[in-house]
Amino acid sequence: MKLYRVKEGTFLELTDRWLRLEESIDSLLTHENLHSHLESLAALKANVAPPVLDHERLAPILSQEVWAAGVTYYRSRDARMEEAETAAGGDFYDRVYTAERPELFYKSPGSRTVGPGGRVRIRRDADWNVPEPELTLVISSQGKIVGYTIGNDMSSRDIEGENPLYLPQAKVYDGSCAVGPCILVLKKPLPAETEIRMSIQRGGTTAFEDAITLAALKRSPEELVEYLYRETTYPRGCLLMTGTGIVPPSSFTLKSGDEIRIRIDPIGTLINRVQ
Ligand code: DO4
Ligand code: MG
Repeated sequence: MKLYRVKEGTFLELTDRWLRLEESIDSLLTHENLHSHLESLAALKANVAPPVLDHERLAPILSQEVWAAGVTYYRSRDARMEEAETAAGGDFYDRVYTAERPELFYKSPGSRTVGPGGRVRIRRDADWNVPEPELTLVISSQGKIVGYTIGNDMSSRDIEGENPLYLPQAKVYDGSCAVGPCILVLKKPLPAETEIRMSIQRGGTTAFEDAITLAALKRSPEELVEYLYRETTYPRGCLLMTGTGIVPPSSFTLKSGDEIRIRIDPIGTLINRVQ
């Protein structure tokens, strides 16, 4: 089942019908077993007409924070080592890839997060920029993974490469975080064969395209969540991007007008244009 946030409220898509929920995402993420909570609501509620998804979809987040994990795929380790080479920062990325403690960083408050169809941005003081397509965990206030969405961790590689201490500026700015289109709520975890696919459309042609599966994710989602919740509480739950396994070649940088499509079946496709 899939949860959508639209202007009129929260909607639940089941295989053959739609329901409108009275509860907000803030309230839903206080349920440790969201799947069974939604099943019991579904047994009681009458069907409604589907919402107008194309124009009215909002990011499936309210007062949650978005956090992100880094260097969780070999491709990310390699790309960071290359970009940080002149600043002698490359070694940090190799060490974090193999360390017991993962890299976790704060990405965005719900209020600054862009939804499906919204505009993502390139920083004005950066000239090497990429999207990062990431499976994003939706976590309850009790620290249980209750759903999945798609995230785009927009990043400025020149700022990050200049000095690893500049990471927050490379990662956190207006329009740097997009999530959506919905929250997929499953009984079982997503399988390792799940594919993350990204394409970047520029002037009617594909400027970049690649795919990877969750089998290449070095750390388990549960391990990342355990570290995130170890010393911090999230009373309305939290979203956690699990890192990128796709990095375009070093010659590539995003341009204004590019359309970024990130597809993870069965969640759907997150589409955003660069402002
Ligand atoms: O360590 C820098 C950021 C890494 C990241 O965002 C990723 O691997 O996805
Ligand atoms: Mg990332």
